Amino acid sequence: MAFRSGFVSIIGRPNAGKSTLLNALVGEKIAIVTEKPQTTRTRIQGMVNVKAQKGRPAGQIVFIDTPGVHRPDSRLNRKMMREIYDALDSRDLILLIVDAAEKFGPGDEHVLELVKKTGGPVFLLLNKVDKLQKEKLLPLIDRYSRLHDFQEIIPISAVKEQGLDILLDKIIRALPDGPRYFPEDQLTDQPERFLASEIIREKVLLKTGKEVPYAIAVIVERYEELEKLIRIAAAIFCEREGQKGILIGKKGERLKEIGTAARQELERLLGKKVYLELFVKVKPGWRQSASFVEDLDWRKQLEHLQTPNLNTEESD
Ligand SMILES: Nc1nc2c(ncn2[C@@H]2O[C@H](COP(=O)(O)OP(=O)(O)OP(=O)(O)O)[C@@H](O)[C@H]2O)c(=O)[nH]1
Ligand SMILES: [Mg+2]
Repeated sequence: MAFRSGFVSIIGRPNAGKSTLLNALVGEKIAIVTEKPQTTRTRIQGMVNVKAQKGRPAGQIVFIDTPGVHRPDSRLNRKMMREIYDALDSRDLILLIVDAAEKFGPGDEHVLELVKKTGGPVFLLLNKVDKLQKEKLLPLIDRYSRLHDFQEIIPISAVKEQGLDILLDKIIRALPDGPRYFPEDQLTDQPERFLASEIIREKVLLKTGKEVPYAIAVIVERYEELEKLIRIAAAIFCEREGQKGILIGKKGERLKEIGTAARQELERLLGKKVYLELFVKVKPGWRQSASFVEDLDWRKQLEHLQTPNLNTEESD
């Protein structure tokens, strides 16, 4: 039997559960998840290898997790929307994911329009069905089926990992014959040093209130893999002195908590002891700085690393 493969973009509003779904499918935490909207800023790929089964060929699915669709009001937000457009462009299939427990609103309408414009096949995923009363599911499917000619409508719970086998089965059947794009043991295209910066950002989001999240960026300035230890030095950027105070906390308590939580998770993910140093830096208005926002993109950072001249101190 032939081998199936393709690129599958996960698209939806902030907080719909895109990154949770990616992690559940890949079976490892490669994307950060928080209850705050706009957690994901850069698209990443996660690979899933599927075995042949009763009349269904084996295959490799390359999922693309994207930022939530929103109205952009800064350079950072515009860059996030570009990440979504890229993912809409280069794909074989789109998974449009909605929070089934929330009302379909103007935000969802906007996402649907974007997805329709591609003209390609779309699966609608009704996520978070664990929060939905059972009798509400069928009427909901009925209502959604009138909005667009979705190739499939699949109820899932990304958190409870429900409906995911059916989802994988239907995706493989919908993909074309193709090659294995990535080695079987590769889970993501995102290099470890950038996963590290994301894990740190996640801990900042989880341990701070509303005033800080959007103003935060993390850049790993040093990543040294030694035989028994990985040494990581990272800068947490914020926009104001007041935010710096919040991040550091009384006697440095909060920064210490962030560091400990990030280190423990990184040790688990990387399978090695981690020595982590964190610094907090203030960079006023960085979200409006085109060059800084570009530098946050790990694909760009990789280019810089190949010509080693990444200087985050520089202002534009
Ligand atoms: N109850 C329930 N909660 C879920 C489910 N999937 C995701 N969540 C929660 O929804 C919140 C947002 O999840 P994310 O995976 O970060 O959502 P996202 O779509 O990636 O969000 P952005 O990156 O901000 O666009 C988190 O608190 C998740 O735990 C689900 O199936 N059921
Ligand atoms: Mg996300």
